[in-house]
Amino acid sequence: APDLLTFGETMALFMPQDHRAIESSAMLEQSYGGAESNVAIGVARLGESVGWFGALGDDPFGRSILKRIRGEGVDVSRATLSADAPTGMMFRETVAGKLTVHYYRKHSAASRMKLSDLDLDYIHSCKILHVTGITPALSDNCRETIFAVVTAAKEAGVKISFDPNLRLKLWSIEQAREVVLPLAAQADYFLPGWDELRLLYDTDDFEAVKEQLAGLSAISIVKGVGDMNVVLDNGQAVEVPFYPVDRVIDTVGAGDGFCSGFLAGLLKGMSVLEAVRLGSISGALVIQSRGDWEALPEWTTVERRLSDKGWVER
Ligand code: KDG
Repeated sequence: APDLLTFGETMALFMPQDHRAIESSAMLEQSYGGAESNVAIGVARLGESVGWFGALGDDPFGRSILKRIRGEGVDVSRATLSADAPTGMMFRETVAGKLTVHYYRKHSAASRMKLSDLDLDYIHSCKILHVTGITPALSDNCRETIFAVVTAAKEAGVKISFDPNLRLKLWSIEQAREVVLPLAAQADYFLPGWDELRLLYDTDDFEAVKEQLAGLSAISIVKGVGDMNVVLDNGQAVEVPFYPVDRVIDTVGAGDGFCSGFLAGLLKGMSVLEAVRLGSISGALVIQSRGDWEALPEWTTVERRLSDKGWVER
């Protein structure tokens, strides 16, 4: 199997071509997006071996998504096209600077995913399994599946990477807490945003949250504490500043960009801190362009930036 595996729902994505509202747009641009496949694409572009699987509908959207993810060099050999349920859809618009997402994913092919659909031998033979808190929010069977897969992968010696990716349009914060915190407890790398931790732990006090995270066995990387990413490892906290950005165009996908750089860095044998720097560069490049994953960088682009350490000492 590839070194990194990830799975989840990827949807057809539609958005107005400029900053119009959907209601007043005659045309919508078509793309696709899904937190886990965004990460997979980022890791592939950085030159590491990665697989993504999930269920898509056997419809024009599912077929095109599968081809495009495969075209990025991601192993999609375990992804499936279902004849019984459609590809999920997502529409998003940014009006007066405010992003709104509209999901049409209930009863999608991905939401029907169950453990017996998955190739456990394939999963057990990767080095790192990356999962997000979106998958367990999709349906009861997806929630059961993710816990079963994570438990089995851990037993097989696979490292678990977990990004909570809170999506409060899919479930309430109370429901999310019950699932996300136990998953974090299983993780080797926990990659939450500070905005998400504030909701999960119901506090604005970073010190209090740090104490909670110290109780986990994971190395936690908290994204976006001010303009820092904070690495919490064995009671030590190290701040890594954001990579400088000229102009923010579209923040969606920033976290996935970060995760892809971080995980690719680990696979390249980098230290955690260096991998965080690579994550920061990937995240910074994604938000300077429209789309969830389109601007994820190739290794040749970031290699140069990584060796220029000037920004780190800012
Ligand atoms: O992480 C970016 C994602 O929000 C996007 O690509 C789609 O997976 C997605 C979701 O559930 O919102």
